[in-house]
Amino acid sequence: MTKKILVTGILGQDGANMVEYLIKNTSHHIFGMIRRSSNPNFINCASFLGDPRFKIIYGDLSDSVSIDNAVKEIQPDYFINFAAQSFVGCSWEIPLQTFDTNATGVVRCLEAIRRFKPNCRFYSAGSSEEFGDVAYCPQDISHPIRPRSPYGASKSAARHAVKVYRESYNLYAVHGILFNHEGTKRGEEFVTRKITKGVARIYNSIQKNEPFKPIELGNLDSKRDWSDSEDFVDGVWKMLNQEIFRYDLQPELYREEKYNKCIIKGLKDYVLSSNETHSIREFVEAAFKVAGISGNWHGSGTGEEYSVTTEYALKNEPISSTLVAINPKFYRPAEVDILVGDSTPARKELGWTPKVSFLNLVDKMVKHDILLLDKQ
Ligand code: NDP
Ligand code: GDR
Repeated sequence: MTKKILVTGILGQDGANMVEYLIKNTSHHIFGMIRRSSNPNFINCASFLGDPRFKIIYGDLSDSVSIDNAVKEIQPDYFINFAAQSFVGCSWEIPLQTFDTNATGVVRCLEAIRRFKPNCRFYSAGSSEEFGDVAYCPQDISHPIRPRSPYGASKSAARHAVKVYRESYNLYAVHGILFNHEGTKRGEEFVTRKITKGVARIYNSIQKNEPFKPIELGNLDSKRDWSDSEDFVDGVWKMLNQEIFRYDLQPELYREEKYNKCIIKGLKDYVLSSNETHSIREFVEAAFKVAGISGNWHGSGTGEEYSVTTEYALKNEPISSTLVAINPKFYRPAEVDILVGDSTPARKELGWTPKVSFLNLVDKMVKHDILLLDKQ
């Protein structure tokens, strides 16, 4: 049966990949929410903008009227909320806006569902940043919540809200804990895309034997569990379609009266991750390698640099040689030093299988950004 799906954050990475996935793999109708902007950027939506099963609607997570009306009028079967102030680094500068969008905004969505379409399935975009100052590796769904940023705290608050609404009102609401995921639609301020765009720019300059400026980065030592966003939207869809939940068919079997709470039996939140971890330094090395540029690290602290190797420099006579330099302005007030997930339950119970490895991801992003520069 054809269903209606409301997706927020469709101009961003995951929202766009989710719509692409749903158009390709289902026959459902998709309503993509965007907020009003004087100059919206539809670059991530090119593949589905004209599709007859896709429609744009206006709304904003800070405006409960818009969320209420969307749920009331569309009567969605699924509500996938990817909208967020998603940049951790900026969350110290705009903490209130971060909380309003990422935490209160989720409560606005849950309230709209509770009031106007209580059997709508809701996805809340949780984050490994909720684990923050990690207590053990790898992190699984039981890892304690120990955020290190206003962003991490806001996502932790959203997680509590989803649990409360699920248990109080018997809503099908899941809060997936997703580790870092990237790709060709990734925002340019995130470290992976910043590096791959920088590598493409430097590659271009070296080809033309022109001078280039280094990529300026902050902490090179933090480690992240990176995957491909296109693999993750499949996991999100699987979380929204857990076999065990057949409330629509037999609601009485799946309600459990316990201390006056209604609990949907078996409904679970899952972790999605690659289960590997790599430092920013490793990402830099892998990205330059894809472009055929060899470099080495020297110096330490804020004086550390990644430079083209001597033989290479002599052969190509580049005017510049520093590929990466440190700029302390990219250090954060508090850092999450290491993240590495354990997504075994999602793989076993949902049958989720990610396809893209760390090196495939770097390869895909660098080659895409080199091609993008060629077209300009
Ligand atoms: P992006 O930053 O690429 O996209 C976020 C989208 O949210 C943008 O399109 C933005 O709109 C929209 N948005 C922001 N504020 C509002 C608002 N008040 N009302 C409506 N829309 C708004 O993020 P990603 O696609 O990478 O991430 C998707 C979700 O997953 C986010 O919630 C993020 O926190 C979470 N997440 C992401 C991970 C990752 O590694 N990518 C990992 C774990 C969680 P506009 O384009 O107008 O700015
Ligand atoms: P993160 O992603 O904070 O993990 O959040 P980001 O790519 O911003 O940072 C990753 C790590 O790289 C270090 N770093 C830099 N980061 C940026 N952005 N720019 C730099 O110049 C730089 N130099 C070093 C950071 O300090 C950090 O350790 C992402 C987002 O998508 C969140 O929305 C999501 O919830 C989490 O991943 C899981």
